[in-house]
Amino acid sequence: MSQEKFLEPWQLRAAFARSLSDMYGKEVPAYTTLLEVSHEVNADFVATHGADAERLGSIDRVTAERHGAIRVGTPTEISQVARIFGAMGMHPVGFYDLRDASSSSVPVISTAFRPIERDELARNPFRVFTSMLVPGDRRFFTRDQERRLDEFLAARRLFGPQLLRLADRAEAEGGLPAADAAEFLRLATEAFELSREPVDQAWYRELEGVSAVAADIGGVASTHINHLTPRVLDIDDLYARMTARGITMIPAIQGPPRWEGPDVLLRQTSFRALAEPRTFRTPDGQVIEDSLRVRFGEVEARGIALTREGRAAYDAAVAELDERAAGAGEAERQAIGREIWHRTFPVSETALADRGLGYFTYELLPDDGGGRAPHVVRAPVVYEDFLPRSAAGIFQSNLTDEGAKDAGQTGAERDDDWMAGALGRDLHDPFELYARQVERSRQATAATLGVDPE
Ligand code: OOG
Ligand code: NI
Repeated sequence: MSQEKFLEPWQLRAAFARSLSDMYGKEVPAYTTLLEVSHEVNADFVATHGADAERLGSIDRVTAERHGAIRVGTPTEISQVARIFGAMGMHPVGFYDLRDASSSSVPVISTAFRPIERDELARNPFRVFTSMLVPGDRRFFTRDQERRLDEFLAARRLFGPQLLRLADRAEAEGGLPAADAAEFLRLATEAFELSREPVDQAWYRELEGVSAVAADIGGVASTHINHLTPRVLDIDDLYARMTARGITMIPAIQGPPRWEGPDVLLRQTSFRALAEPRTFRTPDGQVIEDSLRVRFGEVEARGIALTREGRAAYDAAVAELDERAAGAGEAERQAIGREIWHRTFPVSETALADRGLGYFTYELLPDDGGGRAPHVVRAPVVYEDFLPRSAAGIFQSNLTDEGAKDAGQTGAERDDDWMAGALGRDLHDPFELYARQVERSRQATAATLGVDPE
């Protein structure tokens, strides 16, 4: 019997991330520039910071690390997405309601598909932020628009039967033989390419009047990757280098300000969506060339995961910053941000751990041969998730206009249970995943030492 190579879920995930990245680089050349600059920033950071640079992930992991974003229309579509990502060991984590995440809002709810085990994350942390339209939300859509959206979405097919069959098989059998894996990866990548099919102009423009995101989801018969985001070790450096290359970035870095203390959660920025040629079918039946700006380049820096207490402090700090910096320029906003941060978070990582604001694991380091006895070190846990407010900011900064939301109308009830039902799977709570990782490290260290590391 021939020994055909068998690809496990993490190998499918790593290969998919690469294949999507190659495809997106061809479709959006500016993404390739972003990757180049990210590599420069990371290489320089490692050169100046040495081993410290790798405390929140090995340089191999960070170099390959990406997140993508996709947008779908219905529970059926998101449940199919869950099967495709399930084949790659990516599970739904977290519930994000972007409909009122900040002053800017978009008619979607979201989750992120990602690996949930520590060794799986270390092998390849690829994650995809996945948003689903809420046509039933009356603040955005009329009853008539909801009906037409439902009809349009029900008639389209984003993922073919062969792709879904292979996905189910991979999930059931813990991977795929090489030939099937290649077919699965080809079909999965193709499903997220930008379609050349003409777009119904009148329908697209009508939805755009509500929200550009609604048009991007419900105005076209296919889906596509919206952005792919590399991770950098110094986002301020990246921002400066991109600007020096003449690339216009959005005015701000979303998330925590730059400051002297430990980096927490997630900082993100992007360059504005680029005009891409698209064909439209006009109401009188003509096919014309025009362009759309929906896809952009984003980059992120990841910090330490915060506990519920830490996160509550973060949310309060952001709310205070918004209130006090309303109408202020970017420099002033940064200054106010740093002042609030100094009051909210300790400048030392040790204090962050001692005050129970961040997640830290315990590692037993062996005798280093240099006379140092085995000892326990506390290591920060990297934040693997997203921030709803930053996400809304990223969405909004790339929309051509604000869209229309009628705050007088009632929304549609959507929560994590509803999302789990749509997915047909468990929806993991990010805090529980981090806490479990900490607990396991504590138990492993305690078992070796015979005492609790704390
Ligand atoms: C998703 C926007 C959110 C992030 O990194 O927070 C996001 C989208 O534009 O579809 O990707
Ligand atoms: Ni993103």
